[in-house]
Amino acid sequence: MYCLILAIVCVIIHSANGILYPMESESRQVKDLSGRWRFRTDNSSGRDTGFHERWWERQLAETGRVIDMPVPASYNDITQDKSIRDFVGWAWYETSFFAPNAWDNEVTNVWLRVGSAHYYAMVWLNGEQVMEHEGGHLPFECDVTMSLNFGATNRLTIAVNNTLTPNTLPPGEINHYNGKDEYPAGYFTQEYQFDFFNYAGIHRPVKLYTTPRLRIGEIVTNSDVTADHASATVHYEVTVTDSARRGQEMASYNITVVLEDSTGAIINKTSGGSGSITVAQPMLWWPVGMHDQVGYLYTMVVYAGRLGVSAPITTDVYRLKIGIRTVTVDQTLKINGRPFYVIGVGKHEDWDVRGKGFDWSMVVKDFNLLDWLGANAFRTSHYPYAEEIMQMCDERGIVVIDECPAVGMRSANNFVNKTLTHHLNVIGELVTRDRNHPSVIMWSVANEPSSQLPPAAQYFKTVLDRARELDPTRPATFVCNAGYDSDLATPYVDVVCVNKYEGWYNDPGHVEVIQKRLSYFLTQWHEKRSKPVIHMEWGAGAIAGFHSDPSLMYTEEYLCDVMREHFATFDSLRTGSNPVLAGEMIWNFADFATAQATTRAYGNRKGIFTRQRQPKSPAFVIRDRYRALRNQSVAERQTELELIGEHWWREVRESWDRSL
Ligand code: GCB
Repeated sequence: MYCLILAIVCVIIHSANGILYPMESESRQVKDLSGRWRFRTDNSSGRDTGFHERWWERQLAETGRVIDMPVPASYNDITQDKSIRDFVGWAWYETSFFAPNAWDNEVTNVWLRVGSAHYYAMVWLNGEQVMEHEGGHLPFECDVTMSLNFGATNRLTIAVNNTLTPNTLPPGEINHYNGKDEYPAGYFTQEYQFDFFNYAGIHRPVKLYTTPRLRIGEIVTNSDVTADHASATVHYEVTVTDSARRGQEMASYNITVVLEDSTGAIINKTSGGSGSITVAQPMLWWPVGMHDQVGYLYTMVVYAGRLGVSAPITTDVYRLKIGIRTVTVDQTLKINGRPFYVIGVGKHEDWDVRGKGFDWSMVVKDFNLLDWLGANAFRTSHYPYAEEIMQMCDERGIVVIDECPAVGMRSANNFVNKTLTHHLNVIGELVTRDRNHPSVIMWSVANEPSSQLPPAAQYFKTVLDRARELDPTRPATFVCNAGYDSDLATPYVDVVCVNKYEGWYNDPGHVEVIQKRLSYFLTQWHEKRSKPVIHMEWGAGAIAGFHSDPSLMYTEEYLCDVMREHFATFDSLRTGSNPVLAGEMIWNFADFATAQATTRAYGNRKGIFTRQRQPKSPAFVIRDRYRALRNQSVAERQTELELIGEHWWREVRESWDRSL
């Protein structure tokens, strides 16, 4: 009965396709509603009292006891209350804010945008329902101009439900223990088949922002680069919407697009809703290790205004950072036509206290650690990460494999039309949110589904095709752990991405067989599919402070031994004219919280950093390798450039050597 509540209220789904990140400009203001909100869980047996009593119609404090809750943050680890930590069902948030009179005019619209709320969210403004959204990791927004009290206080109520069902992404199941006399009456548990804690709450900032009524709705860009890198063409498409004339014919408008370099100097400009801009001698976007200028970004400034109206306020202006680069896959993965070898990490949005809540301190710290390691990539395992993280990847030259929250699809009842419809919707939201990021080089539509089950073949063909249809400029994949002889869905991927834990889940304790087994496994995949292979997850549990020599499982030394064996194999497979391997990603960047289980000692301990971001000894082993590989690719580039008489590269090399 409990699960039904979710089904009953799922009436309106607002797709977030193509919504731009809220940026300030001369035509747009942003007001961040982050801070201390009021909060309560609905502890009624059906978790439905909030709906029966219509809690959104009055102050939340009038409905019962409320507590302080930070936004953004997961609510689970904020209090000392175990029932909140493990709560399943509807949790209610409320805040108040002031809407300035200056926003109340003929030409301004006000939008309410939730960066993400896990998992299902309903939003009321001043007692009126304005939004509903399914899916815990992507933004949603709506026009709230008509629901706001201008020059007065406004009450914003958001209810979030973390219940996972066989058709949510990720999927889960509620187990009821009715009729089992040894359990308390009405007892139920949330079960799921993925290995991270199902943190819940409002995880990313909630913002209000203004736009002119005629506004830039969506911008899509991509670029072509000539083989000699001497010239590039930036293609764009701009969509404009006119809320003042909803349902009527659009006003006439014009669009101007200006491309600026990183100093703000104008490179070129053009007009029209779609078109191309040519850039001579472009500064290409390069990832870490491939150039002296990593993460070079241009700014595309888009102006959209009504024809015949010159007041600046009616012209919408949006500045989008873009990178000029290409991604191609032939025998190997290439960025700007050059082979790119992934040296990365699998990550999680997971931190002490705030759970999956966005926090600048933690985000910047993680980027500094990626730099310390010398890594050039990560995967947004196992769900889309915050937009601010994607922006930092663009700037820092960190390559991203951008993943859908489809993790734990282990049974046939996950591969049904209901899930597929939602999966396609999520792919749409993810691709349209992230396709302008140069750092994103590949879409991953799922992690470790049971792709050996017959329905998985058509299912994944459909979602992979959808990703490529929405974005024909990037490869698409899913991360496979079915066997090379049983998987049915990798024929449809562009790059084979596999997870395998030699020396851990396979032959635990036996590092001596790693090289032989790993080499056999990766070579089989390569031969079978004739596509580049990325070893997307490998590793071993290492509890910080556990030591033994000779090494034993769960000690830091054991993970170091596992690493050395993997590195020897990777080196033999990543070189040559037809290399088997296009990349390696250790699992995991840091220890992270999981559901409680006998196989997890206070979370997953495969991190090379602790959850508090302190290095375990394996972090130094990875760092030696990643920095050496990074410097090797720098050295190769240096030789190449010196041959054509360019010597500036030497300085870059020296500065990187100094940072070792
Ligand atoms: C995997 C999963 C990942 C787990 C990891 C592990 O294959 O993709 O989510 O955390 O194994 O440590 O078991």
